[in-house]
Amino acid sequence: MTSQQFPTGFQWGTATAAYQIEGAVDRDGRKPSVWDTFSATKGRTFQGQTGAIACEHYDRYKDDIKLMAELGVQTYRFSISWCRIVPDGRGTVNQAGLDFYRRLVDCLLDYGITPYATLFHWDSPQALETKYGSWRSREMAQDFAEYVKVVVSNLGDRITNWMTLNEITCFTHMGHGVGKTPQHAPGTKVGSKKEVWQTSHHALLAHGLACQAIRANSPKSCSIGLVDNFGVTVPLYESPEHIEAAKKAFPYHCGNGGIIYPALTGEYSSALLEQLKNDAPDIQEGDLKTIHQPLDFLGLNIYTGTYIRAADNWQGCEWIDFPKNYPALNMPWLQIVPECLYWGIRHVSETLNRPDLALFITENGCAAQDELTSQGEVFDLDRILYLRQHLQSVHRAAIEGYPILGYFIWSFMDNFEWSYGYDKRFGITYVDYKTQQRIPKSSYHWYAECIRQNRVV
Ligand code: GBH
Repeated sequence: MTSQQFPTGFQWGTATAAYQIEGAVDRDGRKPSVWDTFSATKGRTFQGQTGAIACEHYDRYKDDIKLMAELGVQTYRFSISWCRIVPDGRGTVNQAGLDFYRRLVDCLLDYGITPYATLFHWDSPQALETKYGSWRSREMAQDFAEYVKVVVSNLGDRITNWMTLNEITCFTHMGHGVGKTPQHAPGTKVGSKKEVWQTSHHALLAHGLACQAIRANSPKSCSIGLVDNFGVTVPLYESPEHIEAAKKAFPYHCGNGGIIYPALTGEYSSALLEQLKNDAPDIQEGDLKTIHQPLDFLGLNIYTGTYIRAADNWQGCEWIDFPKNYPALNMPWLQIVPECLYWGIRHVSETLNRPDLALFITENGCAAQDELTSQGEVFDLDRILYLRQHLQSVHRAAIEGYPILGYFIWSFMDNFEWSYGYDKRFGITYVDYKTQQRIPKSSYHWYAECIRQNRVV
């Protein structure tokens, strides 16, 4: 191994999510998810776009997986849609839904690609929103665990890497607004911040109960992780005092202190609780124990970071705003902070004091204004610039000995980018939505070469 190479066995992968690529929303017994309803509601998404057709992956999965195999990835992270498996959220199991994912996984295994299945990537059954307000109710956690039991007992013979919930704050805090309509489904207004925190608390309970359901029902030994998009506090530069300040700032961020702290330590961070005061969720006896399950790994979705410097205030740290014209990619929040991956990994190991915990970068990537040339190519040099710098940051963490086992590019192909519709392209494969043709971009070819050489090229 030269120093530029990743450790032997480093897993190169790519990622997607069901509602963003599958389409076929009314096929084979699937019923609506909150995202079907939300995106069909006027004014919620870019030009009223929905995931009804998306990339037609439901019918094209074989060709898509073939293209993944040509890319050379060893792992593929995809999500399973609750509303295909238990279309009403609770009760009757839809065999056709299970069959689809069985076919998909068999195809991956035929190509030697290891499946990493996310059990929830935001598309919860609409029936449960109607019935009891989905994540606003504790019942949601129980129903989720029942669905997980069905999936794991049916597919656990071929899937042994499970991820419970993707980015809890995105479907709870960003799906429920105080006063204003939120950006994500279900898009429900609630009365107080406390009610918002209650939704993420219920999602944490769902995570805990799901971990128990997986362990109890998996026919094989398996590994389980939570996937989170926490806020990465990056030292302004690496002097001892700014590094210390970045560590101090870490537990204040809501996605850190309010999601990964309870999941990994069994406590909301005290820094966050002090800040929340009466907005903190009600926690029933035993909840924290349920939430704090042994995990085999943590999945980190990291796209950017926040610079922090040391300060003489009570927190000992200060958040720095990006200056105007700071380099960013094609999303309002996509400022380029390549060290975010290194610091994300290091904070979990050191600041959270979990040096033992295996980590994956479960999402990293960017949107760019890709253009198809008349020769039918996409030269996404900006995406390569972004990915190259970010992968170097992962490499640094790996050679410094942090337990980073693999990396999944978001995303394998352009897809339905939630409220931004098809306006934002995150893929390393271009999707021509008129023809559904897949066209590997320059970044796809670049990534294939990184995988081949096991280093950043
Ligand atoms: C991921 O979330 C999702 O898992 C994936 O489905 C999605 O396609 C991908 O990223 C690309 O967006 O607007 O300033 O309040 C991304 C995590 C969380 C990042 C919310 C931006 C909002 C910042 N996102 N965050 S802001």
